[in-house]
Amino acid sequence: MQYLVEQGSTHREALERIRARYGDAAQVLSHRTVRQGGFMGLFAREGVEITFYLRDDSIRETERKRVDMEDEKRKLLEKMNHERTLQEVLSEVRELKEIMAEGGAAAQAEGEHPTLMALEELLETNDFSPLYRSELVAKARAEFSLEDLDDDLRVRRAVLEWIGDTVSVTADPKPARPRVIVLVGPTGVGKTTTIAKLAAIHKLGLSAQPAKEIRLLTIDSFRIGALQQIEKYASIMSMPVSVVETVKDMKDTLAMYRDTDLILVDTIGKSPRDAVRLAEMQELLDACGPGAEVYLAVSATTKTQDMLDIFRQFEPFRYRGVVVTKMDETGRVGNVLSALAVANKPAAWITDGQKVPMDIERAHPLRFLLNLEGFAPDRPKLEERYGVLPERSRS
Ligand SMILES: Nc1nc2c(ncn2[C@@H]2O[C@H](COP(=O)(O)OP(=O)(O)O)[C@@H](O)[C@H]2O)c(=O)[nH]1
Ligand SMILES: [Mg+2]
Repeated sequence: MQYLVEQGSTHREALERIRARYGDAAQVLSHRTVRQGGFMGLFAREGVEITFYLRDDSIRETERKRVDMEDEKRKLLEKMNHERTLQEVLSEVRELKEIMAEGGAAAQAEGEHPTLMALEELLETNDFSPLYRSELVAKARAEFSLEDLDDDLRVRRAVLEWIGDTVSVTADPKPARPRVIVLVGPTGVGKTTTIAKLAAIHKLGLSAQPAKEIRLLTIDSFRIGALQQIEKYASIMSMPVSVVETVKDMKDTLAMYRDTDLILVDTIGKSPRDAVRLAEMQELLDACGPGAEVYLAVSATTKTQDMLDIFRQFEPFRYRGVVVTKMDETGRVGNVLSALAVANKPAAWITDGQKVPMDIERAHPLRFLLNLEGFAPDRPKLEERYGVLPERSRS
């Protein structure tokens, strides 16, 4: 069942709006007083919000989408009433546009230049989201002359650079001792494996900031087998691992190991929808202090919309970048690039296999671009623009 909300300056006004739109299908559940209207928190006034549901579950899809949109818009406005950065607001506007573009992107067929049609198709093959596709095709339509468009290869290569320009990667973090790295993210995306890889590359001196003394912390003692998994890695690398269950544990452990170079924190990967667990975890991670670097791990095989949901669900952790895992499981990374661009998130690391520590590298625009299909990349030119891929040891 779907719950909906409607606002009005009075109870009657809100109710009339609901009736006008849904008639008798709407079943009112509750109401509450809210602050509404105003711009950026100014000039707000009191109003009423009614929560209701529709008895008839067969509302047409288009209607549902429209309602979702209204709901998203309302949430966006509500959020704007709090203190927000322009960047955050802009990325939410893009996410909103992404929802609107869903399903409507292929409409532009009539009279379109064949190169642009082929471009749209190529982007779709690579799993780019509808919004990303339509914006990119619109840019190509605006920037290329008819003559340019006749050179299909040139167009594809230029577009590949535009795509590369939307990829951002995390900047080097401020040096800290101990450096605390925390991984959060949904279950099964590869957090524990990534922690082990990070531990190993730091220990082996293969990272930009090598670390001699490393400790592993885990707050994933809930899942059967989770502890054994990290303990196994820890013993192979002869690194100590501690289990942290309470805020006090976390504070005590960090205080005890303040002379360590690097502390890697593995976390429980409860479903992002499990709000209580996430709130508990947030308390624990807050105890790591403001200097802790939190990264969100997501699998490259996740659909753009789902990825955007995950980005939003984990927003309270204030992660500074995204670890894209399981790149080896997909040849199409448009979904990842769309989500990162729409939500304006930098990528931090990419993992592409189960081997510890080989299958990890710092995120780099080239790695994504070279993974795309059908763009015929001009590698030297791309390297000129984005730098060469750093070497990495592979077995
Ligand atoms: N193909 C592939 N599998 C991975 C990668 N990273 C992790 N895995 C596998 O994904 C599964 C879940 O990994 P795990 O680290 O336990 O995930 P967690 O629940 O997020 O801690 C394991 O079977 C890992 O070997 C990757 O980059 N590529
Ligand atoms: Mg795990």
